[in-house]
Amino acid sequence: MASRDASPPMVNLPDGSSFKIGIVVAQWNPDITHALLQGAKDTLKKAGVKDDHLEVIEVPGSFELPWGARRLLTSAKRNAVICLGCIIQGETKHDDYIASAVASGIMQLGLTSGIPVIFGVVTTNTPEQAIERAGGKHGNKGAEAAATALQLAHLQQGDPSNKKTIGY
Ligand code: DLZ
Repeated sequence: MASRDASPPMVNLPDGSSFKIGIVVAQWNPDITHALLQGAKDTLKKAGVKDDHLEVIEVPGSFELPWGARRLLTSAKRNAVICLGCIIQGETKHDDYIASAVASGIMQLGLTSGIPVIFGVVTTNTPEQAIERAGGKHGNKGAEAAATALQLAHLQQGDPSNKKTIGY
């Protein structure tokens, strides 16, 4: 089957200068997750998010991302929380269990809190596929997660004005 470009379109990033954002990042596969973190930070900065409006915490693995996100949601008023992790397929089904638990934990947290909680978790069959999604030929999924957080935070505020345009 021919490959197709599934990356999101150019988006208008809202002005993030008033947004308070939390990021929780997993320490498993740290080369990947720290590249995702850098991509997310760069995008938030481009949108005007202030350094002192951003809190970053680390958790051991992706399975702990929902716990970390909940901590960020309960410790301060925030406009969005971004979860960054990397789950790479192993010899067993462990990765499947982790990935589905994390996805449903993050979804549940967003729905129950009403605050956007973003799934910025790369799930791949190989380390190479993860590298391609952490600043390689498939972009940086941390940057995309940050753009999603900004869009949802903006929707939450209901203010359609003052947009800056960038791509990722
Ligand atoms: C145990 C485990 C495994 C096998 N693989 C990954 C992975 O690919 N990515 C990741 O973020 N975390 C992994 N972990 C760790 C779990 O997420 C979790 O930290 C432990 O099971 C402890 O709860």
